[in-house]
Amino acid sequence: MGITDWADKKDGAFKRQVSSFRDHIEPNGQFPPEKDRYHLYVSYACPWAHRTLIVRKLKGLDEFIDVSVVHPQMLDGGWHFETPENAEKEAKPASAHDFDSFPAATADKLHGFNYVSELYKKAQPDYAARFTVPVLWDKKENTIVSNESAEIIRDLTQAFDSLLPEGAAKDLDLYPEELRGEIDSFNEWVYDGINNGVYKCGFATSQTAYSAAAEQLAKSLDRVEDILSDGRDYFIAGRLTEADVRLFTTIVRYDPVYYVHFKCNWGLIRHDYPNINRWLKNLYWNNPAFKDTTNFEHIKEHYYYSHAQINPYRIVPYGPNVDIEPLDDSKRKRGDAGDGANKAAKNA
Ligand SMILES: N[C@@H](CCC(=O)N[C@@H](CS)C(=O)NCC(=O)O)C(=O)O
Repeated sequence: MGITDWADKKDGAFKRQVSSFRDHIEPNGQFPPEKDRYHLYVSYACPWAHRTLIVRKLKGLDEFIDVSVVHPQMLDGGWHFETPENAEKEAKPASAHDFDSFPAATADKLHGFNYVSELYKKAQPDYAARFTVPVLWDKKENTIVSNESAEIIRDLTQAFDSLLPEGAAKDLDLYPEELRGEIDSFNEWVYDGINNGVYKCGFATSQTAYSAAAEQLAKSLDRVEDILSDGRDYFIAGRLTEADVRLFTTIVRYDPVYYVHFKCNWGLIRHDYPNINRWLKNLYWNNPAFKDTTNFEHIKEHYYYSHAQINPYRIVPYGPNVDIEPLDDSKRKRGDAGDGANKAAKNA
């Protein structure tokens, strides 16, 4: 079943599946924090996986948890890795363009598998749901700890602290006890209206379902814009929390992908939401954990190329110019592709 078949046959509304692996890394639990015991499987394209990459970097866990990155084109077999076997199989559809090489994609560093589905089958042979990323894998028990990004980022933000050297990364708590209520209620409407809201727009198969999702999305973005109108850099308590991380991965994809591909075109972040744009640029340009984990090439390729039901010729658009604006946009000349330029612009 293709991802766009997630839409309900009766009302055409997109329904996201509930994740099945819901264990946690916790001291004294089945999965205790240990250096080099866990492995993350991600796609640079996926906003849910992107959350885990950001938190891994923010918490200085690069040396603790290695990462395998899937190829951005998600075709019939689901997410795949770069392997000689797959390279041979990747007979491109007639409409294929020539962006076949994605340097940031890796092999499956643990098993050498061809597909993410093989991981799920290894962990649970009778697994019958979708083969999604991110996947947090335990090398000791040879199984999946979690495939739910919201919970993986909570584990990464706290579970390894006892093993981390003193410093800013160890001290950073993205979900501090005293702010949990506020973070939870922010996350709730932001998830429904925006994080998942863009998918509800994009994968709707009826006008009614699309219109309801688009209206909810527009209202939620207005609400976010309003919160940021006092000039704040972070949503909650003047500090970086998981609320910022979770919204960032959707907003950074908005102008390059969701506006066009998912018909989220009530407004562009850069033109219509100046406060959200300022917040976005600050995180991206001033904190390497955000910029270094954002790969616009994978992002654009994945969405436009993989969802043939929405984009049957798999054309990846030329723009926008630029994927994200520079910090000081007044310095940008018209036609200057800048640092955030997309591959099409660079190759033109
Ligand atoms: N609830 C999951 C959702 C993950 C998810 O839907 N990932 C998408 C990529 S953006 C996926 O892997 N889809 C593959 C499929 O559905 O076949 C999470 O937040 O971790």
